[in-house]
Amino acid sequence: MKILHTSDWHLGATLHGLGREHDHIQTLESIADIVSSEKPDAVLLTGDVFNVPQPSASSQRLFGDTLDMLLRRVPETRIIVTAGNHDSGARLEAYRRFMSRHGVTLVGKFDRENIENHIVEIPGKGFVVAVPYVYERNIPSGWFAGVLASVAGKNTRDLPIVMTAHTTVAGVSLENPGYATDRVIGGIDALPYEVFGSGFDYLALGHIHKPQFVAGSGRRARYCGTPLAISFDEVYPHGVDIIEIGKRGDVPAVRRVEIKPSMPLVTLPARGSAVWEEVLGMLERFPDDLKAYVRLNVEVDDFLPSEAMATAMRVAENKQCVVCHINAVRCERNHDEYGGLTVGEFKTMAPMDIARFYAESIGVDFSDDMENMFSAAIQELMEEEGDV
Ligand SMILES: [Mn+2]
Repeated sequence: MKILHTSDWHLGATLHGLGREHDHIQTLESIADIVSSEKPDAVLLTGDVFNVPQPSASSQRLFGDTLDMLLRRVPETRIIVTAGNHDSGARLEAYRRFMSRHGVTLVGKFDRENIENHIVEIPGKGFVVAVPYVYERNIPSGWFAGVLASVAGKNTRDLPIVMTAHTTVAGVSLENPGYATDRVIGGIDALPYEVFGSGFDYLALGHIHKPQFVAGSGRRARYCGTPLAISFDEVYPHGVDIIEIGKRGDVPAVRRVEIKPSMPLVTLPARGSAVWEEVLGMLERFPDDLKAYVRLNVEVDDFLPSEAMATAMRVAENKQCVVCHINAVRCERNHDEYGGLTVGEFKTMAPMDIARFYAESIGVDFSDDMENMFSAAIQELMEEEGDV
């Protein structure tokens, strides 16, 4: 069985207010080219199709047009799309019945009554178990064991079985905590790999934007990452994965296909920050003909000069790059408000760590009970905000 795995498109995402539809269109055309030449048995899109639960008409049209483009180029390829935490599962499933007539399976939510709705058979090739956004508390009891037992029963020819999920699996690298617009950072609800059971050959994961295998999975579980950088912190090559599994039990062969961005996201300086004059100098020396989105990391004592953006735009006037954000990095720590943490450090901390830090700073023992209550409160907030 041959699979093309892509994830976390975040259609409709903007970059500090700048629309990126053009970047998305180019990226999706690249994916369509890869699908055309690779001719996979199935294309898996493992969540965060859209950037928000109520995507704009143009984002929805781009999704529809992309499905249409893929189906025209490779009509025999099955397309399986699951919802991520940024998607509305119910909305994604709105056209489920209709789309299923065209070889597209849309899975937005756990179907507790009918687990068969999660199983896609690719005749003569294998099976896909399509699982949307999952976190510890929304897994129906015994669900994975049930669905994998059902697949095993159908799999009389011992064909490969691929499962999907949109979640954080314990042990992944979160070295870029600013990934996407995700409000769930840190280790909250990281699922142990064992939760998924053992009845599959490969677990195609979405949610983490940096491509990587899950440590301890024996190269059987992997994030393919975003096909384009969604934020300036996503400084690594982007692309899709091609997964080939000879027969059930084989270790899957995973091949990376990189997608070069037409407008890369560039931070000046590339690491750390520099004072305003230095950063302006870097911008001046930035190649005139290089198309890029540019973020400036400026070290300040208190605040940026009020005309900073106007100055930067004037410097970049005759260049192909677009300055879209100036990040003020405060070098002096504000001891009163943040207890010795920089704003940058504060932003990258997990909510649980911030709570623990705060409790300790006011002399309160952060007990297991408090930790559980805090975790539940965060979950409720997320549900209210439509994140799940
Ligand atoms: Mn995402």
